[in-house]
Amino acid sequence: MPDAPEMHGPARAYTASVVRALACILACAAAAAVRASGPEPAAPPRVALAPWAEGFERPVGLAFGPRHAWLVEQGGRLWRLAHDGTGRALVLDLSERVSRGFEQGLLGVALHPRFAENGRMFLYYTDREGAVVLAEARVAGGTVRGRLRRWLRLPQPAANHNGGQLAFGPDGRLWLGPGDGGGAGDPWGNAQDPRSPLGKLLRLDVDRPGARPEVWALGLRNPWRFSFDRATGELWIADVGQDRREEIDRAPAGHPKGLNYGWNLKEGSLCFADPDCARRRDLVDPVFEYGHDEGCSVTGGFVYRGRAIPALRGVYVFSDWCTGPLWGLKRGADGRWRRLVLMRRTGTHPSSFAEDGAGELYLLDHRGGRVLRIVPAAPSGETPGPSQNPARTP
Ligand SMILES: [Ca+2]
Repeated sequence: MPDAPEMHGPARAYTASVVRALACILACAAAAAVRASGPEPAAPPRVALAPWAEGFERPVGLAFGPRHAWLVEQGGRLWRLAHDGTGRALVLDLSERVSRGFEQGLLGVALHPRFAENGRMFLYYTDREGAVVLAEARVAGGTVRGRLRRWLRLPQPAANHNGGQLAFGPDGRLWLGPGDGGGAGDPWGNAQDPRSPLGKLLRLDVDRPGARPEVWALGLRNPWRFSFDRATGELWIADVGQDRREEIDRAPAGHPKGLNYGWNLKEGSLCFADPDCARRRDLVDPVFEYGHDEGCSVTGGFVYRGRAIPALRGVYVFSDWCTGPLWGLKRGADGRWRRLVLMRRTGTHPSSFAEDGAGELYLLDHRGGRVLRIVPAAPSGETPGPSQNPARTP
């Protein structure tokens, strides 16, 4: 989601202590990742959006379990739905517990990899003091039982840049990215401060009672959404930019921790707080970035691994909250990442994407309160109708 409008401002005081102790040799390898540029390839996969569920208020997260899907609204409600989007039931309401700023609220949901056996659900929200909270709920019989268990509470100095994504990695850990603490320009220097959990990608072993989070990467501004490629384990991060660049970052599967994605020394590939940033060879540039002529707040999605759209397999699907396109990134034979325009306009404000058990993808329309499923476009000359909506097929 974009910055709250009032948070844009000239405050760019930079007080970060510069990190020099990182293992540069690891980061430099990733820094060699090729940044996308050049023309878009011809004939991107033809896709459409089909209704899946509607009537929600600011939906921001959707997780698919073996029997149900679980949707969170930013205002604090958790809904259970059938896999076809029908049969919703309210199972939890945290609206009195969450803060209500533009970037605050109940922001993410993830299911434990063994959710079918243990019913462990994780929720990410900002509390009434604005701190980021990671809490665990126990699900049994299709509803939440007992009290939430709090794993983490990370105070935030400002109301914006709270992150919100939760995802289990191929390592079985729960990953989260709590944002740089807000303001504009990271005035507290959190993202480059190794002592702060803010502006980092953290991971936590929730199978070990009392475990504390580990810093996996630093130099992130507001990684509102990130995901792991279910086929390869690669990590994809969509980091919301300041004033000039929205970026997509990537890490190979199993890469050692310590990557520095650059903020606030850089914004995308451009120098920001460090005018001499080019000498910092340890900073990992995005694999793709775009300017504010095309959007204002990147919304990361998933690498498509479903069956319904064969031409889309292996494409990283993402969007922009402000302009609502449907974009993909695909690596060409030359190793460069290129953008595919899957749909120029969707008429939505995408807050998030979701991936079901079969690898099919869904788009959450923040303002429209809808969830749409990404489906193959109808053949030329045909008009998509309900009978062509796979989500409605038994
Ligand atoms: Ca960056």
